[in-house]
Order: sequence, then structure tokens, then C-alpha cells
Amino acid sequence: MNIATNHSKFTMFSVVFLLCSQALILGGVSVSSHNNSVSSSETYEYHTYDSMTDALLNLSEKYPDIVHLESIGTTYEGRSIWLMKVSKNPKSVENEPAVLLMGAHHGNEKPSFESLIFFLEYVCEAYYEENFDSDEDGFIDEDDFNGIDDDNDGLIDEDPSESRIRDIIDSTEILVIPMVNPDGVEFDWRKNREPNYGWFGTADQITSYGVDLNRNYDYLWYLPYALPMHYMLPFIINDQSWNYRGEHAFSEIETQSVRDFVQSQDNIKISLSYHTYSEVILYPWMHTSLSTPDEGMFISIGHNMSQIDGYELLNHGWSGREYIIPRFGGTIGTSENWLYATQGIFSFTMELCRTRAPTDPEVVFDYCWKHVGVNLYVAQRSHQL
Ligand code: 0X9
Ligand code: ZN
Repeated sequence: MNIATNHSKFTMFSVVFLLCSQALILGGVSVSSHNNSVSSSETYEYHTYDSMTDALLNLSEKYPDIVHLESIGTTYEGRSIWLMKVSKNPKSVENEPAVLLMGAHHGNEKPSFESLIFFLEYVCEAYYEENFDSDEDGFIDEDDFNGIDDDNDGLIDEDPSESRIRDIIDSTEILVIPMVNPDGVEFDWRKNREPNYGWFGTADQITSYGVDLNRNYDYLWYLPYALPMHYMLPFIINDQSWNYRGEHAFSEIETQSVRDFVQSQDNIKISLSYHTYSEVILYPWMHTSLSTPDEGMFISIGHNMSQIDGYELLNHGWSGREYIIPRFGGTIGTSENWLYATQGIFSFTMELCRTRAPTDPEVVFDYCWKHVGVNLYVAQRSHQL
């Protein structure tokens, strides 16, 4: 079953049921409140590239006044990298702040795109809903997405405000690239599917496939040559490795497409790149635990996101270790470093979930729901930057 798809077939009322500890039959599957830890015996089916494409086309047909779909590039295997813009007058360039939400730099991290498809379907539907009493307790919109049980009924964020969603879409550009790496998603692995030709591309024949796209962005690209052991150089230049960085910065169509799209915009204030897993929020720098000059702002935005999803905001990389040049966990070539250092965007990595791709429908609903709140928060926050 597919909650995101099924969700749109139901009214918001269905979600309410789901949130109210009342068993609900969704696609023949019984699930219960996301606040309980009751598991379904069913296995959640994630979108494929094709079913995501259908879902996005469906949204653009159904909601042409608030969404616009375009391809920002075509992968090695011929798939479009979809960008969906959600905003009032989506085909016009307006003077509004924008946020960029990306999933699936790593193809085997399925929740990263699933949460974004869910988000798109949910906000489009909510945009056209009257404010209503989602949890049927006699109050309207009394428990919005903030991670707090505002009405003290034991449930968190179960009656969000539809008009808030309308206000955000009317005043903000929400730019969503659910699958940066669709070829990797279809092959169900981390890297993309470009063939590699050995050590620095010097072999005559294909030796392996794929580049880790989150090692391919151009910021301090050459630093690992100066500090090879700090950045595990032998590992990132080996084309067989899961973390192979590519022959040069921006060697890959996927990272080029993100770069060119971002550079064509001048209003992106915050970006979230969804990954799995660990339930943590990370922010630059990714290559050192030194703070950026914007540490306070990163903490402010990150702390508020962590209030909503309950994830830990990691200030100094993994393990809270302080180090100038990290020996472990220091990463060159991430989208976050490039987005922040070269484009001035407040960029975060959101590591969803406790496992790479959970299939308990209730767990899937829980991370999708929480991150609707997180995405709406950053959209609103972008107005203050
Ligand atoms: O390695 C990555 O690209 C990301 N983690 S994942 O498990 N999704 O592959 C995050 C990189 C974050 N970098 C640092 N913490 N330095
Ligand atoms: Zn990842």
C-alpha cells in the first residue's frame, strides 16, 4: 500500500482518523495512530520513479494554479530529474523568498523522496480545503505543526491550519526535487549509474558504475589531496567505492542539474536535503567542525526544526567531537557545503528515520507527517532572511 497516494484519495478526514488512535482502513490495511507504537503487519510500498512521475503529473493537472512541473536535466539512463514548484502563480517569477527541498541524492534512501511526495500531495490538497476541525473535538486548527501538544489531548500536531498552508503557498516559492538521483533509486543503490573507467578515468573499459553525488559538489574539491588521510582519499578516489567522488567536481549530470537550477534562481534562502538515516539534523561545515560565521542562524533554524521532528541537531558533526580537521565524518563535496559556501543558502541535511528504508506504514506516516511541519516551517522562516 502507499499512504501518500492513498491519502489523496481520501479526504483530510482520513488523516484525522489516523491521528486519533482510531483504526482506519487505508487500502485494506489497518493502521492506527502515529502516536502509538502499534505496528501494522503490512509492508509499505515506496514510490518507484514511474509512480512518482505519475503522481507529479497528476498534481500538475489537478492544481495548475499552484504547481508547476519541469525537468531540470536528464540522467544517464534517460530519466527526467523533476522539479516541482509550489506557489501561487507558479509559472511567473515573483519577488518571493524560496526554499529548496531535495531527496534521493542517495538512491537507496527511499524515505528521502517519499516524504517529499507526501508533502506535495498534502499541501496541494490542504490549499483548497476550508479550515476545519480535523480531529472533531469542537475546535478548528487548534494543534498546528510545531511538535507540541497545543490542546493537551495527548496527540501532537493533529489539527493543523489549512489557512496557514494557503498563506505560505501564496507568499513563498517552494521548490522540490524529490529524486535528484532517479537512476540510483531504480537500481536501489546509493550512487548514480554512470559507467566509470578506472583510476581517474584512464581505463579503456568500464570498471564500475556510479558516483556518490554527495561527494561531487565543488567546494574545496582539492583539499583531500593536501590532507589525504583526513579525508580518506584512497577511498573517495576509488571508483568501486560507495563514496566515489567522480573524476572531477560537478562531473555528474545530476549535480550539474542542481547547480544550474540553483544558479538560475536568486531567492533561495534555505535548503533541506533529505537522506536516511539517524534522526539527526546537520548543517555546515561538513568538512570541519569549525563553525561558519552563521552558526547562530543555523542553530536558530535547526533548533526550531528539531522541535517539530524531535531529531537531534548536531552542532559539531557526529559524536559531538570538536576537531579542526575531522578524522571521522568529515566530508568533502556535499551539496550543503556548496549551497552555503558559494550560494549563501542556509543548507541542512535531514537524516530521516532509524533505519534506511522502514516499511512499517505507521513509521512511514510518522516521518512524512512530521516533515510536512518542518518544510512549512522553513518556508515561513525564509521570509525573515
Ligand atoms: O555521507 C553522506 O553523504 C550523508 N550521510 S548518508 O548516510 N545519508 O550517506 C551525510 C554527510 C554528512 N557529512 C558530515 N557529517 N560531515
Ligand atoms: Zn544519504
